[in-house]
Parts: sequence; C-alpha cells; structure tokens
Amino acid sequence: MTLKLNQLAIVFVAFSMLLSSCSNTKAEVKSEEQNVKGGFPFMLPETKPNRPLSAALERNYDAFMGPRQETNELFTQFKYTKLKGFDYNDGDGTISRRDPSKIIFVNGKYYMWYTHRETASAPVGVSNAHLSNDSIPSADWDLADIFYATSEDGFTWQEQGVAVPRAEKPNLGHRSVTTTDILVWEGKYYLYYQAFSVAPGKNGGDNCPVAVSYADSPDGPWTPYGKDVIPNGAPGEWDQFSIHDPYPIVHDGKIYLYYKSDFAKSETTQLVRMHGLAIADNPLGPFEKHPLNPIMNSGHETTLFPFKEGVAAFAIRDGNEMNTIQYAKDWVNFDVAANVEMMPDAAGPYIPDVFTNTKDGRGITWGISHFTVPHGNWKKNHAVLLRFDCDLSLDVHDPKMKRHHNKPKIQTLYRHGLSKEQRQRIDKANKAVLEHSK
Ligand code: AAL
Repeated sequence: MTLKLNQLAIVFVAFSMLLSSCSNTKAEVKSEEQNVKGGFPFMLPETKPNRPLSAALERNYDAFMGPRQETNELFTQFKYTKLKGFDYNDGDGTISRRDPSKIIFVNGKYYMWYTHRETASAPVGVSNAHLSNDSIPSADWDLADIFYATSEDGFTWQEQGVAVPRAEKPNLGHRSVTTTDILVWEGKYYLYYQAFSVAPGKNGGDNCPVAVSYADSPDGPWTPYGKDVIPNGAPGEWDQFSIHDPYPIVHDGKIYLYYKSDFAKSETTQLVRMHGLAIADNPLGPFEKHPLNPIMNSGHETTLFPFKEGVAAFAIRDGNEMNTIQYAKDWVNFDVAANVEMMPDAAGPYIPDVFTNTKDGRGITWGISHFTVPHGNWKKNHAVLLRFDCDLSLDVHDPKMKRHHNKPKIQTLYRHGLSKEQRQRIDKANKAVLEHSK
C-alpha cells in the first residue's frame, strides 16, 4: 500500500512539473512570438498586434469597431441645422414642439410626429404642478397633443396638424399625449405615446404608462386602442411609475420596443434614468418585458437603430456612460462603442431599414431632435425641433463627421461658471489657508 502511495506521489510531482514547464513554455513561446523588438509601433496597427498590450490598448481593439475615431463606424460628430416651417410665437413659451418620432418616407415625403403644446401661458414647471390647471400647463409636455409634419428634404417642414388628440375625459391620456414614436407593421401604422391622465408632477412625478393608436395611412385617421400597452411595473419595481419614450424596432420578426424609466428618486438622491425592453408578436401586445431590464444604464430619451446584425443606441445626458453610442450584437446586452459629444436630445433618426427585420443594419446619417429652453429663460420654457446630421452609416464615409472634437467658444465655458455659494466656499477656504500660513 505505502509503495502504491509513493509511486502515486512521484507520478503527481512529475506531472505537475511537466505542466508548469508546458505553461512556462507557452508563456515563453507567447512572449517570444510577441517579443517584437522595441516599443509599440509609431503607426497604429489597424488590427490588434500580437504583443503584450496594456488594458487600454486591449480595450482599444476589443471594445471599438476601429482603433481610431476615423475608422470607428459608431463614432461621429453631430452637425445641427435650424428648421424652416415652424413658428414659436417669438419663443414666449406658449408654443412648444418636442420629442420627435423616428422619420419615415412614404409616397415621396418624409413624415414625423411630435409633442405639440399651444397654451395661453408658459409652463409653471413640474415642481410647481400644484399651480397648473385645465389651461395652465405644469411641464412643457403637459396639455399637449401629437401633431405631425411632412417634408421633401428634411430641412423645410409643413405642419399638417393633429394626429392623436388628447382623449376625452376620463379616458387614458385626457390630460396630455406626448413623446410618440412610429411603427410600420404589415402595412399598417402604429403610434405609441405617453398617456397622461394627471398633470406631470401632480402625482409625485412624471408618471404615465404607454398607449397606442393605429391607422391605415400616415395621414390618419388614428384610432386609439384605449388602454395601455406597456403598463407600469409592479409596486417596488424600477419602472413602477414612468414608462417613457417608447421606441419600437422590428427584429427577429417581432416588435422590440425600448423605453426609458425615471427611478430611484428620494429625499437625498436624484432621479436615475435607464432603459428597458419589451417584446411582442403583435403591435397591440401583449408586450413581455425583458427579464434583464434595465438593459442600458445610461441615457435619457431613447434613440436606437439596427447596425450590422445588432442594434446601436444613443446614451445621452444621464448616467455613468452618458455621451456614448452603445452596441448590442444580441439586441439586449449593450457595451460602449464610442464616446461622442454634443449629442442630439430626443433624437428621431431617419432609418430606412428599421422595419425591414434586417440582419444587416446600414446605420443612419440624419434625423430631427429637440432643444429645450432655447433662450435659457425658464419663464418662457418651451422646446424647438432642429435637424442633426452625422455619419453612423456603413454606406457613407464623411471625414468631416469623424473629426475628433468640437472646440467650444470660451464664453460657453465662462457662462458655465461657479454659483455664488460655490465661490464663497472657495474664498473662505483660501482665507483659512492664508490665515494658517501667517
Ligand atoms: C422627455 C422624455 C419624456 C419625459 C419628458 C417628456 O425628455 O423623456 O417625454 O416624460 O421628457
């Protein structure tokens, strides 16, 4: 018996020595192969070099579609153009247009839908919702209807009027219908939108479910389905109060509807915005919420487009990964694919293949977005629509859109100055330091 054990021990020691010599050999082999003489090459290899790399260089090749911003198809600059065709009463806050839908091209024209508010006075603000009433709006998107406009070139638009009006009291959406997006499915048109039955802010937050209306033509008439299709989450869940920015795309023969929710607000914590996904076989539901929700940890309004076999998404001004363009090969698990600047708010892109169930998304080059409080005067709070152009397309290569960064004017930085309290705190600290050094 002891003999057997000794033999086993010898075999074991021999085997582990062999192993370590192997792995060493492999590592030695690896570094030998990679032991490219000298430092990292001056000309940045377009493909990942076979040499030891730092985490940052590993990431530069693994996390991005190109090692340079120029060759990263999901990196772009954004360029903005003022639209023709919309009047805002000299920006006095009584007319607002915001949260545009995706754009579709039908019968030789571009169509878009958006939130339209025309009220006697400017909004009092979500935090002053108690001052709102049947004619005074709380938020900029309160007391609103869904309007639509058409265009031949995407720069000059003709406002066509109301598409989906507020519902009759007490029906869902009788207070305000907003933040809509379009789906084209089996030749019919569907508009999903936020349906408010209480002034935003009056029931503790910007709380609403999502409803839908349908039509045989983009010019309507639109028939309201009359009940919510993306309900709020169960009590205690992240999306229990708000389902915002419904954004349907066709994938895998189904409707993938992405949405935002505002949550985690408390006495001491600010709102968090994250995105979820709900999937259905039929535009009128039932929609099944994805068990991994939230599926994006950053962003505000939803903007997505099919890209290659996956989907790309904008993560604008909220969250640890804000100001990024993200990519999910499986349409669920997103990674940062580019860091960008001056992203369009509430962007509604023109996406030719968004309803084609494509397995090879070609990307986007333009769309319509909004800009809130354009004059910086909250007493005249409203939003305006504007056009954005970019190069997030596999079929366009515009070097001007791949420039590394925009240079803001110094006034922009000075306008973003310290508050009186912040300056007083610094002055007090400086004084203490001086006192101390005497
Ligand atoms: C927007 C969107 C939703 C919110 C409000 C109006 O930016 O996220 O629509 O409810 O703000």
